[in-house]
Amino acid sequence: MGYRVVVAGATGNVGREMLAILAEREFPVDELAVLASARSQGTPIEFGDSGKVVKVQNIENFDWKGWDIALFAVGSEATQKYAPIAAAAGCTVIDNSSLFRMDPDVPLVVPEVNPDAIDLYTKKNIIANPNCSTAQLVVALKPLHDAAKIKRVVVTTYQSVSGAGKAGMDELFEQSRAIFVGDPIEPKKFTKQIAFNIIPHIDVFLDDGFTKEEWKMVVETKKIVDPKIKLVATCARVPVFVSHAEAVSIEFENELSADQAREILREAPGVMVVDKHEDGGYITPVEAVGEFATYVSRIREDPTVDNGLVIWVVSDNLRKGAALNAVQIAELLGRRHLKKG
Ligand code: 11C
Repeated sequence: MGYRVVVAGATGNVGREMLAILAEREFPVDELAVLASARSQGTPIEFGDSGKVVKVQNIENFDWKGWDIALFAVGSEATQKYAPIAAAAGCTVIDNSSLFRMDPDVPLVVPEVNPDAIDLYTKKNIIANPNCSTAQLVVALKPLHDAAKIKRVVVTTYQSVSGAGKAGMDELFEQSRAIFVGDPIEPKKFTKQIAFNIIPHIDVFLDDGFTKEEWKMVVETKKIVDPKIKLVATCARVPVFVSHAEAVSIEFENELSADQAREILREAPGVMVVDKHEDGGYITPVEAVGEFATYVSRIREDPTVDNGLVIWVVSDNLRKGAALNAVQIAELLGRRHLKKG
């Protein structure tokens, strides 16, 4: 016996990946409902390779009673409106928005990192999925933290345009085409030209000069791994369609050599080490697309601090950064609490 599963936001980048990953990982789905706004009602959506097609239902009129799990990938506004209704009707919400992440009564879960945190979900029947740039970072940090206790992290991100949704992907494509044919460039979704450029700005600016994306990396890492970790981030948008990359400098309490870190990371759940000291002996964003792993490359000692390492972390932001983590949470919830399937 499996689950009655809802995917809310099924027509977006992340919603489509959620459906693909539920099928790829053979999540025990007895019945599936796919929801979106009224505009998409009736749109047929394929589920897996079986040729099975489900029609999009309007989220506004959906009756949540009797459904076990809802994977939410709708904007914060729709989440605010519908997630509490779903949760109150007994359907556990796994939410990809930032709305509930810092709520002390909502667990923020990366199953390889803090699986025990999930038990708190009974408070609100909601579980939060972290921001994509945080998810891949903490998968790499946690095993190193367990080994040598992290004091401070300095991270610079290189984030793909798919983090900004389909509109971000369309804008990179359209601007690249415009540049080749000599048409004018018109930034819409992004604040400046993204094609052949880098924009050091993701999400809104806060009073202290950091962006909200940078702030999220700080507070989410603390909530998921350890509140004592100090972290400073610079988040940049790069002209890559899918997968985020991160250059991460880590300072530890205790000594940890690059060789030791490489061995620890090789054994760590969710991590794939690709670290040959030769041309091409590292992972780039295009190679991580469609993969489940968080890749770690360029592991080396930082000669400018005591007990410091520098690493390069790459993962598919739509998968580990969003849809895969959400499905892994559903799997964990099933194993620990729902016990069906
Ligand atoms: C981006 N990280 O790349 C963002 C997208 O808080 O879930 C995801 C935002 C979030 O633009």
